Amino acid sequence: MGNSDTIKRVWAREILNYRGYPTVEAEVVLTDGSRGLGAVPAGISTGSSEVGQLLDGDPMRFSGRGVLRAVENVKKEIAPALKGMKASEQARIDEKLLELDGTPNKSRLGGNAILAVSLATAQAAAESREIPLYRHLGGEGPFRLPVPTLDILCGGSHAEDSVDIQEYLVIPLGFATFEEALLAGDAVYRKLAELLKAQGQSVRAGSGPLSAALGSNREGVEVIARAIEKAGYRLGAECFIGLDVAASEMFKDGEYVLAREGRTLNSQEMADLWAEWVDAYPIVSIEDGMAEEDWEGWQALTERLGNKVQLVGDDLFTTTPDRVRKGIKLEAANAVLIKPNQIGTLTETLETIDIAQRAGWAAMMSCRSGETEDTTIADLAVLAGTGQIKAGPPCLQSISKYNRLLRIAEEMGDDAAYAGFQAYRVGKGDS
Ligand code: 2PG
Ligand code: MG
Repeated sequence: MGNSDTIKRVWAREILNYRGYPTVEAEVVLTDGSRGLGAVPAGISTGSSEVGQLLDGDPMRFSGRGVLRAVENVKKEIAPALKGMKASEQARIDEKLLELDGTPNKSRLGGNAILAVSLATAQAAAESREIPLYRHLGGEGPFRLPVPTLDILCGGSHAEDSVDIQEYLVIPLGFATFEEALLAGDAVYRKLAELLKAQGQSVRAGSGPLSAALGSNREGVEVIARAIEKAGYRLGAECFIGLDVAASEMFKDGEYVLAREGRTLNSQEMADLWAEWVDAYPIVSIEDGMAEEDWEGWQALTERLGNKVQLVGDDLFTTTPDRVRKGIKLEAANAVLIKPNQIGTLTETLETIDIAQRAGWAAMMSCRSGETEDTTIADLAVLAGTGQIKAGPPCLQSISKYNRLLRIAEEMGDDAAYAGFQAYRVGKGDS
């Protein structure tokens, strides 16, 4: 490779995410002219152990959410330090970024400044080698196309006047290809909009997860089950159901407040509720079924359901290696949600996936609720063989990820194996 992949210039700018909030985009240019962009998404229901995103706090710009300070950190501190380094040496670049920041949670330079550069470096290095990103970071594979896990109905902090559960997902496992699975997910989403509309809800497919003023949390599962069948798919054979409860958002004084239903449950009763639902519906994945600080609740839930369904920790683990190690040791959860901006560098993101996979856990790549056009997570899902990617329905902010996966599928041709049932190592997904 010689010196062609030497970093010549690192730059950054403030751009907007799909929620209209500012975020950092970094640009890395190499001596051979290759160039990579990296942009950072943002969440609404963030876990408390996520790395710090450096926001300006100036109320006159974007209600304090501007990121000009993080942008300056890239230009003034990160750029001179990275100049002359090799873009293909991702681990060294990421190490350098951590060293420069010098805090345990990346709060000085900002997790947003650091991740943008980490992503842009990888993209530039892949371009320099004239290979796709998943090959640059993933070598010869084997690669597989992930199951698109589509968040089609939302509540909790992602919606107004809706149910308590944050996300109801359709999981199209029983298909031969990624394209067929995506098509099925889209058909179920559109059928769901029709069914909700027929109930008098004012929803319209095409602008993201639907939000409806349902009377109870259970109604969400029931209407999705109906949508799967009405769309012509076999419920529990082709299409399955998943949840992101986002239980940290409901946790008040050691109990879970289901505001929509006017009741409060302790950890044991929460575990009972999910066990009842798993018996009644083809649910294969439950994310954040307990709160991030309720490790005992997580252990009880895992003991109860861990051999039947995937129990995914999002707020619980925040893509952080040490937290996942703790979860493995305590047998709290059996899968981890992966969001690079929760941890701040590509190297640490890949390390978290590796720790999970070595323990026999599943890893689900995930969008955030405020995405950008950046498609790195699509490549990461393919190269790390996570077999699962969580995004919205195929419109607006999820479209760049799905399109990237469709391009990868085409490029792989006959080698494009679809993860399908193999991605789910537990319970009904074992077949
Ligand atoms: C989640 C995500 C993504 P947010 O909880 O899994 O849907 O939401 O990005 O708001 O944390
Ligand atoms: Mg979540």
